[in-house]
Amino acid sequence: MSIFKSIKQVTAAIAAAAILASPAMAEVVKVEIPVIEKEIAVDNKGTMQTMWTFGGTVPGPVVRVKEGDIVDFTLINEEGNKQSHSMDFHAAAVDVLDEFAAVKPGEKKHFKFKATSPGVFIYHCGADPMVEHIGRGMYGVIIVDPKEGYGENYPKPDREYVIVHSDLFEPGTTAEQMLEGDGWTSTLVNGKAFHYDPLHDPNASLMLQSEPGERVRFYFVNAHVNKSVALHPIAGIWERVYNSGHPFNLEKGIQTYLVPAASGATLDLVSPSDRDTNNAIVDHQMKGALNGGISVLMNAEGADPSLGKKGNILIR
Ligand SMILES: [Cu+2]
Repeated sequence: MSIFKSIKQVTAAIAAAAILASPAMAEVVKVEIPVIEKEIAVDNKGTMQTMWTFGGTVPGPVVRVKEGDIVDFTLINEEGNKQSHSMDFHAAAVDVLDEFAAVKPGEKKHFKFKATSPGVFIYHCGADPMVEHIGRGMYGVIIVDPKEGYGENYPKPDREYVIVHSDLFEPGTTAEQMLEGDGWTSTLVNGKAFHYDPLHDPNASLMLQSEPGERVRFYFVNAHVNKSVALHPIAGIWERVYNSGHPFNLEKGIQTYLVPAASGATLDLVSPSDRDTNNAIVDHQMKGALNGGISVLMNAEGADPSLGKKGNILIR
C-alpha cells in the first residue's frame, strides 16, 4: 500500500469519526492508522529529523468518538519500515498481550474496543523499547465525547484546541540515553518547540486565537517520556478543569494543573469579554517552558473563525 493511499484512508477514517461523534446512538467507528518511519520537520525553521510516526505526523491524527461507540481499529505497519510497532489506546480496556501486541513491518493489527469512559486520552506505541518509540514521536490523542452531550456541568465550548507536550531528542539518541534524559533538546508542542509562540521563536507563524469572552476548551495530553507538565494559562485562570477529561471530574478556578506523563486533562479558559487580551499557555516548570513549552492564545476581535472549530482543532 502506498503512503499516499494510506494517509488518505486515515483522513477518511478521522473524518468519519468526527461525523459520527454527533449522533446520540452508539456507532461502529472504523479507524485505520499506518505507521510511517520518515523525516519530518521538528521545528518552526523546518529542520528535518527521522521520526517514527502514526499517520506521517507528530503527534498522530486526532481520533474522536462518542462514549459507547465501538472503535474498530487497524494498525498498518508499512512495508519498508525497520521496526515493529503497536498501538496502546488509553481509552481502551482490553488485553495488553493481545490487542496491544506489536506487529512487524508489512503486517497489520486489528482489534475493537468500546469507548466506555468519556475524556481525553493519549494513544502511543508500546513496542519495546517503549521509551524510544514514544521519544521518537509515536503518540496522539483520542477524545471520547460524553454521551449526555453538553449541559450545565459540561458547557459547550466556542472553540476547541488539542495540545500535546512531548520531547525531542538529538538524532541518534539511544533508548538507554532517552531513559536518563540524555540527548534531550526541547519540549515539543504539537510536534514543534514554540509552535504557537512568535515571541520566543521568530520562525513561528501560528498562534491560537479566540474572540474576547469565548470559552476555549483545551484537550491536553502529556506525551513526555519522564516528565509531568504544570499547565498554567499566564494572565488567566482555568475556569474549569476535568481530570482525564471526564465531565464528573470537575474542578473550578485552578491556576496550575499538574498532568503526569501519559495522562490528559480538559481545561477551559474564558477571557474577559470587554477587551482584547493574550494568554501564554505554558508548562510552568521552567525547563519545560523555556525549551519550547509556550503557546500564545490571542483573544481579539476578528479572530480567525476557522481556528478551533470542527476538524481544525489540532493546528499544524
Ligand atoms: Cu513504535
